Amino acid sequence: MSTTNSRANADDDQFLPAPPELLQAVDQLKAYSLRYEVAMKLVLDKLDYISREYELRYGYALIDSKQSRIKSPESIIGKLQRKHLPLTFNAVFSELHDIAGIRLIVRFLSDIKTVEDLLATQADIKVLRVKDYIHHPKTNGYQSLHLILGVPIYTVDGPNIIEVELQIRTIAMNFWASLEHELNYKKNVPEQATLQASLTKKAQLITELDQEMDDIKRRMYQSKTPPQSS
Ligand code: 0O2
Repeated sequence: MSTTNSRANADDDQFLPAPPELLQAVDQLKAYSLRYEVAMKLVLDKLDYISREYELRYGYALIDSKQSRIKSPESIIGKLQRKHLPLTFNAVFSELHDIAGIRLIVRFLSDIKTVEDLLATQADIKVLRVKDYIHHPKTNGYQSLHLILGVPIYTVDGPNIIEVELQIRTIAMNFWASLEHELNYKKNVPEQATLQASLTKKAQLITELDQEMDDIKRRMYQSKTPPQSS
């Protein structure tokens, strides 16, 4: 019986133990990644609770769906490069605010404010920053509410505030944003600039649709859901 010793393979040279700094960096990355995962889970659990309690109390589904992700190393590097930032841990943790990201999809425009208000009542998480692309859409037509949340995590080194980005948008805004994202990430799309211009125009239709649907919702549910803060 012949035995093969994989270590004897010349190709294995690339798997030789990495220098200590590299191993240290990998460990550091894993530890941080864990913190972001835990912080994100905490926010997801809160959103889940808010959604279920709201539905029990008012018979109304506040949250349609949610997606979450930890930004991949490739995407982190890509973003640092796009922003002309150095490829350092410091730059990652101080300049990138969406390493942990949650996208929350609601049905109606006014539900965005309701979720924002309910989150603001949570004593343990803080809204550190708000980017309101709904009242101030981007020039390409992008609409969404972005909140950077500060979430306390109790690590072995003591308490730490970890940032989690929460994007809240309606189903219609999400439909628009996902197509726009696809258009811009795909290479060799014929007439890309024309299609982008067309999408920018369609963003106005999304605004009108959202406003009209919200009006219908208000009339359907006005006696059931709590009055909204302005
Ligand atoms: P991905 O692949 O979704 O993660 P900041 O440094 O905080 O001032 P930042 O993070 O560069 O600004 O930008 P911003 O405006 O807060 O946007 C962060 C995320 O929002 C993006 O993440 C997208 O997910 C989404 N987004 C922002 N603008 C647009 C847009 O014009 N179209 C679409 N479809 N999505 C948008 P990433 O890292 O770019 O991408």
